[in-house]
Amino acid sequence: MKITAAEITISAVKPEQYPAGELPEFALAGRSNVGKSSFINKMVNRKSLARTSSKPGKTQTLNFYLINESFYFVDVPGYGFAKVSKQERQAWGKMMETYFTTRGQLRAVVLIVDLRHPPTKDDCMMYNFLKHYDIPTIVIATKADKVPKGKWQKHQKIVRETLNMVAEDELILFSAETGQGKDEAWSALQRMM
Ligand SMILES: Nc1nc2c(ncn2[C@@H]2O[C@H](COP(=O)(O)OP(=O)(O)O)[C@@H](O)[C@H]2O)c(=O)[nH]1
Ligand SMILES: [Mg+2]
Repeated sequence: MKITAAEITISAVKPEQYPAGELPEFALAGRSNVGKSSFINKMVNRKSLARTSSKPGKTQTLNFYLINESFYFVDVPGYGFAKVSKQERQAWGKMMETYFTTRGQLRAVVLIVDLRHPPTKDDCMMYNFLKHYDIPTIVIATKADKVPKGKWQKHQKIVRETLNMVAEDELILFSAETGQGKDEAWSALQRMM
């Protein structure tokens, strides 16, 4: 995919602010700090289009990034951040549920997990949620650069089995450091536009 333009359209706090129009959207989902923003940046070759942070729990808005004036990446707040109140967690859950279940432009959710570790309970819940609502899902196992090549297959198998992935769903090894998996991820996304 040749990227000719990439810009933030809006950091939305409420649905009324989501962009109008019918352009396809791909939303990122995943644990806080797993690499969602880094995934977007690597995919579009921009160092800091999506804000990355070593401090988890930062993004509390839905950030819409317009790519090539033809589709959006939507960076969403991560889950599994311990230091949030129950109230905040519920507000987060509601915002995400509404977006994921009612947004007609949403073509697929890109679920990012960490290749180094088995998916967490929250990862499994998120995957099950997506399957329950029949939302097309691409699973990206990121930080592959931190796992020795000889262990990739084993770790990939653990991801697939722990999430109990359906056979049709793609699992792609990725690294925002090396760019590994980028072409594969673009192919998967383009099939869903
Ligand atoms: N080594 C390595 N570090 C990564 C990778 N992806 C993200 N990171 C790092 O993980 C941290 C969190 O990344 P970020 O994209 O902000 O996560 P987000 O909270 O899910 O958006 C940052 O310090 C990134 O540099 C990757 O593929 N490899
Ligand atoms: Mg982020």
